Amino acid sequence: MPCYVEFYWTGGTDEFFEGHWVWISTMQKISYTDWFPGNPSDSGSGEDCMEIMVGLSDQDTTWNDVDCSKKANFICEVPYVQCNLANTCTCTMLY
Ligand SMILES: [Ca+2]
Ligand SMILES: [Ca+2]
Repeated sequence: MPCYVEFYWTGGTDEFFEGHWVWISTMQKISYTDWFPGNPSDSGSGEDCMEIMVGLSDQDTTWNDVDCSKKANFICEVPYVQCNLANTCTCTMLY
């Protein structure tokens, strides 16, 4: 088990309706989930933003709901690029 944990923001939130998790870029319901056991917990005064935790357990990554004012790393959303054998590439936004 690694001796460090890193945290990264995702665009997941339930700040609009408690317990109803959506991707903020599209407001689409989050169907696939990978929450850490016991989460989302909405602990304390409320946790409405989703972070990915790297290195917390034997799992590669896992999700946690957390206070939106927490300082964490970020992930950039980029187009998905696919290239064929002739090196012709197409670009698709993943939302
Ligand atoms: Ca919440
Ligand atoms: Ca939590």
